[in-house]
Amino acid sequence: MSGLKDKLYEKIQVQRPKTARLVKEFGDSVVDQVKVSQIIGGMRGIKSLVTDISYLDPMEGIRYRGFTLPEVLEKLPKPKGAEMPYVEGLYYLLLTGDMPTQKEVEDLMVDFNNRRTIPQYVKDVIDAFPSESSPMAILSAAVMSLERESLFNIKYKQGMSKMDYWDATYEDATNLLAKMPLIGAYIYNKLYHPEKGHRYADPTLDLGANFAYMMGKDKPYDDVSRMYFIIHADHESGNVSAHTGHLVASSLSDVYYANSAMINGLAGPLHGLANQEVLRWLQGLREQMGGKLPSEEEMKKYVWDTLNSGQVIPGYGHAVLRKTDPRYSVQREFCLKHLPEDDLFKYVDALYKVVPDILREHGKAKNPWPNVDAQSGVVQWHYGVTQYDFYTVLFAIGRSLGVLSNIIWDRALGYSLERPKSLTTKMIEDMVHAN
Ligand code: CMX
Repeated sequence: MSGLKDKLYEKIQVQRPKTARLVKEFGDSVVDQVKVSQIIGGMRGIKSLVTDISYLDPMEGIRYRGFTLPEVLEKLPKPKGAEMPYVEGLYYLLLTGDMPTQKEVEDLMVDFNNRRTIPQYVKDVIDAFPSESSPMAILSAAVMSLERESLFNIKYKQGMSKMDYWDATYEDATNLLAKMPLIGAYIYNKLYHPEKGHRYADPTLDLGANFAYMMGKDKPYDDVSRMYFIIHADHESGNVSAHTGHLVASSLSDVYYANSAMINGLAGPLHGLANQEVLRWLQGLREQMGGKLPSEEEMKKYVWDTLNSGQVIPGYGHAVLRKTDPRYSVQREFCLKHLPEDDLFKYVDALYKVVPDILREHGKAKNPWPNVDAQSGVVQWHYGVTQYDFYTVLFAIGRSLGVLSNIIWDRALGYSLERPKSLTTKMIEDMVHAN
């Protein structure tokens, strides 16, 4: 077993009896009550999922295994000369709850690199898509095409014990994670730079640096990639992408089915697609302004025009958060350090000054503050990834880290097939005496 897998197994053995005890001794204890508004309103806030990998506090933002994002970025080991940590190290932290040492991460990097190839048939699937296709549709199909490689499926058919599900899932998940950046870079080069051709992975590079290399981007895009994948990795389990991955996996579908489904959920404009919507929307403003930075009044008018035409302001609001998203703040800090004079950054900054007050005055959004997507496109644009259709693919590569880590733990703890109960409208009316 690899070092990470050994450590994970130790943690699983400690956790299993805790979960079993909760069900056995406290199975009938009440944790939450459900309101009609929650049933009709997208199950908002109902406490009905369990994960130890991350927790989202409405006021504080996300913590991975108890660490805030600034703590994660400070404490995880970094490649020599890098500003941002190894992405591989985050996988270690998410799976075990322990901050890895430099040596542990370097070992894991070798393990990842050994798994870093994509079969020709995956490239053929990607190449078969017309060039106008959505990169998210291509990504989902490419992941799906890899399903034949699932060790979980092979072992399940051979009669694997439930106690070993986590092991085969770990192998599948780690294989897929190592391949996701390669698939992303292959899609990017096929759609936007067919003249340049494709690069093979460089076995000396960590996940973030190799992604930058395969995208054909120079430093500091390696750090941008590391930061991007790390901050998008997990946001507890109720968001659409994480929940979809968990739901699909709960039927014992393997991680290829589950991660492909997760990608499909992320592709919606209210979720991951918002990062490219922000860029599309800002470009509209830039065109209107003939390239010049709008005055505060012009900015306010553009925001109000968008709201009055019945659209949402992309990159603002959140289903859980009630303050500025720390994922926004991490990227803002990066921009202030590396691209303070960037035109688009100035637009985003100017928006930050006007949108929260306008959303409050508008009176609908419960959270007027920016989320991760308000800032992320700007960083990509600055470093030459101007094809904003592609941004959600980057989000998906990052999100896979959290979703797949959760699925390994789902298997280890034997979480059940998900099956909530539905009611008819008439039943609800009768229950609340609405007649
Ligand atoms: N602009 C305008 N209206 C907004 C708004 C925004 N940014 N955010 C919320 N609202 C509106 C909602 O559309 C809703 O209106 P209706 O009552 O007419 O349906 C009302 O305010 C209440 O919504 P809420 O409870 O505050 O927010 P929800 O939990 O329903 O939705 C979210 C959350 C993110 C979908 C919403 O804030 C939104 O549409 N934001 C813009 C899209 C976006 O940035 N999404 C990315 C989120 C982060 C991510 O997952 O990537």
